[in-house]
Amino acid sequence: MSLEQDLRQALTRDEFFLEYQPVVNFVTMDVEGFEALLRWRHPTRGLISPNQFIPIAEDTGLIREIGLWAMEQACSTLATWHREIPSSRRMTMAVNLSAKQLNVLGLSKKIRQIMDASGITPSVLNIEITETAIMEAPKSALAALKQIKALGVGVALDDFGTGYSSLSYLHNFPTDTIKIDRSFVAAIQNDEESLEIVRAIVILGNSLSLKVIAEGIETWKQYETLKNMGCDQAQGFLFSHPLGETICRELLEHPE
Ligand code: G
Ligand code: G
Ligand code: MN
Ligand code: NA
Repeated sequence: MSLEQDLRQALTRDEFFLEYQPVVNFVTMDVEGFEALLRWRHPTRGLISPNQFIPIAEDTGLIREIGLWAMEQACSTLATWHREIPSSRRMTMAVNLSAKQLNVLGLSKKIRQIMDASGITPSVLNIEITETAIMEAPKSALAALKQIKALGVGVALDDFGTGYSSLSYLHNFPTDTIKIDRSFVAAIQNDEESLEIVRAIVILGNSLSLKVIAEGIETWKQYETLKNMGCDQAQGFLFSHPLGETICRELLEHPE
């Protein structure tokens, strides 16, 4: 069987699950939210990375259904935490959207239904979209993002700095957050130019009143450097790997 055929059956066979990576406040290091990351447990091949199966899901159009499943799952999990763990009530959930989802008519209506069904308020949901995704279809992406924004949902530019025309997207697209790509974060220690690019991105984000998240933070050195630049939130293995739902719960119930 090809991976593509297997992917077609993965939803009905309940082979997907989500992991949640904590997003922390740069100053206090308190957990302020999570990013939902899709995982596929293949019956014979074991865990398959989204880097492998998302492109197939996009090419086949399966991403639409899979993406909605992920959003439903992420929203209902967050709603459960909000209900049952009082200290989690202001925490947010970020869900990745691919370009192929953005050009589906009625996407914002669907997102609205998912939020209503789970019972979360729009302000705790963020969607993440890459510049590359916007580039594929700028017009339909802009229309879709405006509708999503109008729901009260946050919009983050993911992998910021790696695509083209980042600056014009910031200007023209309804974004409230930029996520500095982890390749920049990895480079700042050894490469003066990357350091200055990141500094410029943070200054730009701050002056446009955008929230700035640095992703892929693995060392205290990176953390200190980015904190001093004025980044708002941090994500990376230094704080936590993506975690299963049960472990997240324990973390929220017993923050040490
Ligand atoms: O979790 P990991 O680092 O393996 O993710 C690899 C890539 O897969 C990341 O770029 C991430 O944005 C993407 N990804 C993870 N979950 C989803 C999802 O639910 N939808 C989409 N479109 N991309 C995802
Ligand atoms: O492109 P996106 O930002 O959605 O990618 C998220 C992916 O990044 C997840 O697959 C997650 O496992 C991975 N990731 C998160 N933190 C780190 C980190 O500190 N280092 C590395 N190498 N990968 C990370
Ligand atoms: Mn992301
Ligand atoms: Na990213």
